[in-house]
Amino acid sequence: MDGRITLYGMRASLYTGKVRAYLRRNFIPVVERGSGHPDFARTIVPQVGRFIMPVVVMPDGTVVQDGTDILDYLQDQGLGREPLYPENAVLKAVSLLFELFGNEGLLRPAMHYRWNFDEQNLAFIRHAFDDVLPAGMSAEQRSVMFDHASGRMRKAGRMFGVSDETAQAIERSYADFLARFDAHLTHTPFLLGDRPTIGDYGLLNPLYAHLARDPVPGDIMRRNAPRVFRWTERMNSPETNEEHNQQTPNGLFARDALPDTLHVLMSYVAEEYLTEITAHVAFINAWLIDPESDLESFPRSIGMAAFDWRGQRITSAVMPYRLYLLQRLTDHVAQASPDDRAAIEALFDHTGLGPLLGLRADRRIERRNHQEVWADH
Ligand SMILES: N[C@@H](CCC(=O)N[C@@H](CS)C(=O)NCC(=O)O)C(=O)O
Repeated sequence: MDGRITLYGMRASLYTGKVRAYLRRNFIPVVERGSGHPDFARTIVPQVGRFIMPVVVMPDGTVVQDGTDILDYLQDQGLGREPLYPENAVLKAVSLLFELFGNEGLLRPAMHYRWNFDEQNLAFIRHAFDDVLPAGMSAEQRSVMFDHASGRMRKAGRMFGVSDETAQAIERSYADFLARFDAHLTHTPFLLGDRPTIGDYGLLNPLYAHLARDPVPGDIMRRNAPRVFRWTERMNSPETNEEHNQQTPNGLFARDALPDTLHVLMSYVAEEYLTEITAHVAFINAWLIDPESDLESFPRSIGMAAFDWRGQRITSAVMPYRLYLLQRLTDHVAQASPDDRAAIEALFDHTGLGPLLGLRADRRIERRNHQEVWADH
């Protein structure tokens, strides 16, 4: 592959967006292939053990799956020109918070706005799904394959809590998020200053392929949150933009000079996501001691947990992967110096997120051989 990295993904894929953006911003040459490419089924899926994207293949043949692991791997190879993690421990905690929330906490609006507006969205989505279809299929075969693939995604949406009963609340809650993030971006081109960190990449997952590109949500974002839309462009641009009407801090924010708008955005995570992730960790702890549970197989989801969300009781799929991202935050806080830890806890308490830092599953999750596995005791 002529010394370049290959990225297997899809234009419409949520989790491919983060990797593509990182490659672009860091000037890393890449060939992107749709996962309908014959090599994906032939050589990648058997190595990774399941059909999942994004996957990168390095020029030396190394295969890495998972958005977060890929970004870490590329940085560890010395390929990142922009450090992924803030040096300051408080900012790093905020960045890891938004990695978790961005990756996992905006799936309801992403799926609702993609799959519940067929009249406006479907032609666009159908075109993008070509990436996962094998070449040379007839129009009829393509249509059958699309119905199958989109049926699975509609089901995934329901597993994240998208339903007729939740549709209105999803729209209200997403409008609230957009307003808060847009307001924050009046102070800064990226979440924490003049360059993106891991928190930006987490947020880009739902906010790009689904919420910026699909017709209905893309229109909403451009109309109601132009700064957020512009941020999705910046996240995908290798060039440095000197936007002269944009307030641009030099470097990342100082830890004692975080703008109020960032506190307001963090409070959103507390209001929106705390009950859900708390219910998931409780579910995992009950599941771990249930003799019926199979700890040796690794499905994406191990069951459905119920929690209160915007005045309703809803359920969503419990995915051990979320614990992996939560651990990255709680491990960071545990390893911080006493002074840094106190500052992180004060900030999280102030924004309603204190309880998040105390969430622990009774067994850790690790990633081995491209999947999440329960760690040995
Ligand atoms: N934790 C993984 C999640 C990847 C993931 O869920 N990818 C979706 C596409 S955006 C997928 O491959 N789905 C395949 C399927 O379910 O058929 C990551 O961040 O890379």
